[in-house]
Amino acid sequence: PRPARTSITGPWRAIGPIAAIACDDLARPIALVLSDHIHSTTGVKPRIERSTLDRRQSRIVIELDSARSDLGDEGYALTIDSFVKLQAPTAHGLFNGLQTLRQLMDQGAIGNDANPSSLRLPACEIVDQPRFKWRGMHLDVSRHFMPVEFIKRYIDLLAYHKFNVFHWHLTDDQGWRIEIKRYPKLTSVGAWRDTLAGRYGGFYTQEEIRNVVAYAAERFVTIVPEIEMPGHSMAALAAYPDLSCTGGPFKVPATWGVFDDVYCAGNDETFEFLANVLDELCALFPGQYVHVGGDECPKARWKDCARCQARIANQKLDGEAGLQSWFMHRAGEILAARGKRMIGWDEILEGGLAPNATVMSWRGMDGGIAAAKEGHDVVMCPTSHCYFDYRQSHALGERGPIWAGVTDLEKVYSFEPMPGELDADLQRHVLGAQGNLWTEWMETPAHVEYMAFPRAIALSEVLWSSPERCDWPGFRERLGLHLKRMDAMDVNYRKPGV
Ligand code: TNX
Repeated sequence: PRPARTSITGPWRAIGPIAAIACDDLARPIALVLSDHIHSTTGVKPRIERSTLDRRQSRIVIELDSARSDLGDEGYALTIDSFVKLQAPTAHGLFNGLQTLRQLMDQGAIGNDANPSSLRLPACEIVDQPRFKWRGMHLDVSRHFMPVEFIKRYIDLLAYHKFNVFHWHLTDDQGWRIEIKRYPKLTSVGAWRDTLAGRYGGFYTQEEIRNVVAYAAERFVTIVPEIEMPGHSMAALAAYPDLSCTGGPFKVPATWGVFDDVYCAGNDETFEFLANVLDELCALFPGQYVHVGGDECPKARWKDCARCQARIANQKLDGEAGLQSWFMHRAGEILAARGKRMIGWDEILEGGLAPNATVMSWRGMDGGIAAAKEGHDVVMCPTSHCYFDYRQSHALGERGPIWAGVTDLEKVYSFEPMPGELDADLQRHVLGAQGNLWTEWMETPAHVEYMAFPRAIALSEVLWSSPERCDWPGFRERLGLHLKRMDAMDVNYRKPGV
C-alpha cells in the first residue's frame, strides 16, 4: 500500500450544526452510524439524504466511489474544509474513514464545548490506507470468562482503533465456552471448574455467538474462533473422557499450565467428535479462518498409548512429532471440506505443515519466517512484543506471569512485524500481526482493559502506518489525546509513566 498522505491545511473549523448527511444508498449504513455519533456528541441528529443537489449544503458527504480503487480494500480519503467529504471504494474503507472522523470529532468535542451543536474539526486532507491486512487482537475467555456485553465493548474498542480481526480463544484446559448442541456436556461439564471460591465458569449460547458475530460484522471486524487441539483440551476431556488415551476420569483444572492429557490421536472417534464440533462452529462463524490451536501438546500419553502407537505404525509416521503433524493435517482436511482455512500456532510446523495452513508465530518470529519461506501465510504475535498478558512495568502490583518479561508501551511501539530477512516476494505472506490477551491473571473485564490499553493503541499504529511515519516521540505526544478519548469512553487503561 502507498503511504498515507496527511496534511493539515488550516485551523480548526466549526462546522454545522449538521442538519443532514448526504450519501448514496450503498453508503447509507455508514451514514447512519455517523449520524448516531454526531447525535451523541452534539445533541443534534442529522437526517440522511440522497439528494445529489447541492450536496455541500449537507456539510457532510459520504461517497462509495469505485473509481477510487487506488485506495485499496480498506483505504479512504477524508477532506475537511468548510464541509466534510469522505470517499472510499469499499464500505470497509468508509468505515475506517469514519473512525478517523470520530477520533477527530471526539478530540474537538473534548477541546471545546462552547458551541456543542456544531462540530469542531481540524481542516485537513487525509489519504490513508493500512500497511497490513491482518490487524488483530485476541482474547482468551477460557481461563476467565468474559460476558457478552464486554465482548461487544471490546469489539467496539478494536473497531475504533481500526483493528479488523478478533481472535476469540473459546476453549482451553480451564473451560469450554461455546455451546455445541451435539455435545451438551462440553458446556454442562466443561464450562465449569471448582475453585477455592466455589464453582466458576460460563459459556456462550449459539444464539449469543450469532449475535456477537453480527455485531462484529457491522463494525468490519472478522471473528476468528479458536478450538484448541490436540493439547490444552482438559475441559473437553473432563466432559468426554473417552476421547483421551487413558479414559480418565478428569476434572476441569483450576490451575494454569500445560497438561499431559490430550486428545487421543489413535482413536477415530476423536476425529468424528472434532468434525462434528467444527461443523457447528463453521456454521456460526462466516469468516474464512478457523483457529485449531496446535500449541503446547505434550507427547507423554501418546508414547504410552497402544492406539496412538498403532497409528504411528500404520501411517508410517515419524514418532509422536509426526503424529501431531498428522493430527493437524486431519484438522485442516475437516476445515477444507467445510470451505474454511486452517490457522494454528507455530508448533504446527513441527513434522510438516498442512497444505494451506496459516501460521500464527508466537514463540518469536522464526516460526513465521520458516512458514513464509515454505509459501504459507503467517500472522506475527511474538511473546516479546505482542503478549499483552505480560506486565507493563516492574512496579509492584502489576499482575502477569512473573517468569515473563515486561512489555511496556515503547516496546510494543518498536515492534516491526515484517522480518528483514524475507525477500520482497515472500513478504506478501506476512498478513499482519496481533496482540494476545491470555487471561490467567485477568479476572475481570476492567483488568482486561487495563492490560489491553494503551498497548493496543500502539500496536494499532504499528499495523496501520508505514514504518517511516511511526516515531515514538510523536506517538508519546499524541497519546494524551488517545487517553482523553479513552477517558470519555470510560476505559480502564493503564496510566503511562506510573
Ligand atoms: C502460552 S501462546 C500459551 C497460552 C498461555 C500463554 C501465557 C500459546 C499458543 N500458548 O496457553 O496462556 O502462553 O502467556
